[in-house]
Amino acid sequence: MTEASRIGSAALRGKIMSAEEAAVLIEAGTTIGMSGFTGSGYPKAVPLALARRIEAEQAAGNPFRVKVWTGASTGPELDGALARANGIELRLPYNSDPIARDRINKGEMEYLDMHLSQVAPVAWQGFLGPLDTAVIEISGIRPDGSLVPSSSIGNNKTWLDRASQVILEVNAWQSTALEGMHDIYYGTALPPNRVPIPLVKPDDRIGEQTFRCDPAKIVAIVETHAPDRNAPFDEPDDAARAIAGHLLEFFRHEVAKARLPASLLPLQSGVGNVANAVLSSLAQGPFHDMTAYTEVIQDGMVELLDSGRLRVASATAFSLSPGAAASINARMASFRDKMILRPQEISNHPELIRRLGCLAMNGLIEADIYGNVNSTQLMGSRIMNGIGGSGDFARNAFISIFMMPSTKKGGKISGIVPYASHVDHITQDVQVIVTEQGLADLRGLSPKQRAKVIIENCAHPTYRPALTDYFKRAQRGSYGQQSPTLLDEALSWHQRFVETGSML
Ligand code: 0RQ
Repeated sequence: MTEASRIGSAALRGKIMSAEEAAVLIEAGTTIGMSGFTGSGYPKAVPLALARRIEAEQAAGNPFRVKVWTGASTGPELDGALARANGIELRLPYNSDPIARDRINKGEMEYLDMHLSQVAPVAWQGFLGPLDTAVIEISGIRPDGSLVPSSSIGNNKTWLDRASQVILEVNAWQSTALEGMHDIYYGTALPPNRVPIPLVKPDDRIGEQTFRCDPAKIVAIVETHAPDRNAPFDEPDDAARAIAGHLLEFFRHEVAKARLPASLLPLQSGVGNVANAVLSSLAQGPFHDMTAYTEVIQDGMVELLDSGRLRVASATAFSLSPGAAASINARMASFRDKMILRPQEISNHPELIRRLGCLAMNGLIEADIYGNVNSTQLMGSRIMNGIGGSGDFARNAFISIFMMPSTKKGGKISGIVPYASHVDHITQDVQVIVTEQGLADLRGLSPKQRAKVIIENCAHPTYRPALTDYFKRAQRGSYGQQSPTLLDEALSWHQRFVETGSML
């Protein structure tokens, strides 16, 4: 594929049209499978045109909303524009757009927050209903009609296979050197026909470089030249640096005890500033020849590759700050044998995560003293983003690590609470919790033993005495003694925050 011939198939060139013309092909009330995963590889023109059409229809008194399925979060031109137009009836499986978040939290939009690995299989099972249209960004079309993916894979393979009609956006901003970086596995099936997935190392290639797509289903091709959009990362603050320090010390200790190999095990790292800071610090740490089997390649992962410490990164998408995206785009060819992008049902597959023994490192909103983790809902009811891939990795990892600052909102919220106001990751799926205060290694500990270590090692000194006091009283007044809990007090910290703006 060269710059001059992004669309290598003459037959398909006949389907080029404007975004407005393509958006007219989408009917009210239908379901659209869009590409896009954490601000990369999402369609940037058709959703905007669709949002304009929805606004015009609604202004004319015609109700117009659609159901939107994606890989994960997308960008303002997709979730932001459609949510602003109040055009989304139901959204799955992950959102981080502030306008959509607001609509969800006001009850104006239904949101299905799903494990990312499960979206494609569930779509195949059929109970979500038919998929009417796929709108997929690609970086080019080969002469044989096969589609060269863009900067994320997500669920695109499944959307292309399942949709009745396909609209493609060919984005000339994406590097032509992306070609060859993808690995699209076509061996998945529904039970009883499932077979083992033949991937045993993070750098194994088990599929094809391009998507297959029946040309008869392609109803429109829109040419674009628009950058992926991700927020820049903050410089790591003191808390992020301290968390990274504790984690590196823990890894060193595990290697010294021969419980981890010297090159560690395949890394999975979540999104956010803390995760990024941990990756940056690994670039300065003692470990060499590392690999990553993860969901997204963020700035810190690129820094690790550049440092030579990380040999290969397998993921489903890039999630780069604007500066890093421009830099990677300019030297994409040099990463061809160091990065692999796969469908998210493979990047996040429980079978593969368990086989490879990933070290899962994810952020969280709060953990309770027994190690139940809330990743998604503030004060038990207000969605932040979604579970994303954290559940896929946490349950199946070799070591499941969660990390956060011990307080939020200027100290008014404690990250360690008596009782989690919502639980995404049960205590059995949480083996290590790290805050800037320290690290709690919970492996092999009973609930009461966990509580002691979490309070002592992870809670902020401001909240530690109140947690210790609660735990002591719970051991006297609880209905049972497996995980002592004072039911009438367990959520009182959250209630206090809702009423006064502070847990203190
Ligand atoms: O909001 O910036 O407005 O103050 O939540 O929190 O501390 O900056 O941390 O960016 O790592 O995000 C869990 C949300 C953490 C993320 C979560 C507020 C806090 C701030 C962000 P402000 P931080 P991070 C694979 C892994 C689920 C998906 C996942 C996440 C904002 O890690 O979405 O793991 N995880 N995917 O102030 C009120 C609390 C709070 C709170 C944090 N207890 N109460 N506000 N905040 N805790 C990748 C993918 O799946 C794509």
